[in-house]
Amino acid sequence: IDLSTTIGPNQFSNPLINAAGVWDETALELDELVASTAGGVTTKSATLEPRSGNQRPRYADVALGSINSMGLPNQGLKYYLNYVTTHDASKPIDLSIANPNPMDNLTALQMIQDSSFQGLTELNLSCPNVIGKPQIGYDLAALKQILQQAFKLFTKPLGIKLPPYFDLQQFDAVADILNQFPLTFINTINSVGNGLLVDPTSERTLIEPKGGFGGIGGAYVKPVALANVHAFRSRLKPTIKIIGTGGVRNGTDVFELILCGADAVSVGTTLMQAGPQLFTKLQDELIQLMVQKHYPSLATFRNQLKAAH
Ligand code: RRO
Repeated sequence: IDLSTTIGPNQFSNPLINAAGVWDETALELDELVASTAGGVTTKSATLEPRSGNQRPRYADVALGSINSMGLPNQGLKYYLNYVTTHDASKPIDLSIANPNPMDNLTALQMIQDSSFQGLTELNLSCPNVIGKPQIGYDLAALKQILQQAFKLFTKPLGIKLPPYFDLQQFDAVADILNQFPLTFINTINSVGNGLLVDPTSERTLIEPKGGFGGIGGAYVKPVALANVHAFRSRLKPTIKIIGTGGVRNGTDVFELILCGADAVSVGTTLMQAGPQLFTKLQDELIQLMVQKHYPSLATFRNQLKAAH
């Protein structure tokens, strides 16, 4: 069974990656991902300067998923650039950046452009948790403007992390914009922004920041992830690859995202809960399903979703 997949110039031995923000803030955690059976590793979305993030509690797990309002805690771009340019490249690295001030994203891209980094860069346009800042992915004029500016200075493989969309006209409008640019990939979806989880016993929100509002991940969001992957796969030019993210708990979930058109699959909430040994379990389950179905490679079922009848 061949689980390999390709995103731009990067060859992955298998399609599984950590979702940005999970198990990836420190070199210690990143080393554990590199040592795991993940096909690739993403770094925590970096800002120009280190940030400590929002007040705790800022993450909570429930049976069907998670809520977070981390607020972009990270060690700063220099830390991650140093990590990705000095550690041995046994698997592809996806360097994520997210700057609440859009101009800082251009500075960050210029730093990556000028470095020796040869992996993928993921520009996060969908963080829902920076107090007072909107998600750029929901402002189509701002989305187009940042891509225009980014591609004036950046020539390395670039992808963007998108928020979930919920309207077919929105998919059309966003895809129209993305198709105008030499994007290497999109990653869809980020958490479903500004959900609310409550504890009926204490009558309190589960997290402290923003009055309890936070990004929802896990099983709650799987249908949204499948829809966004499939909607974009049918609208984007074939040179733009798709990392599918959202609601993966087992190998069947990985299979479904690839069936809907994903080239690779990233895992957030379940990785947070189970740790990096999760990747071996997901691969074993995916292989078992592919053997049952007589699919020798991901390409034999990717984007082959059929309609009900
Ligand atoms: O750090 C966060 O609060 C965060 C980010 Br940057 C993001 O993109 N998505 C998310 O759910 N949390």
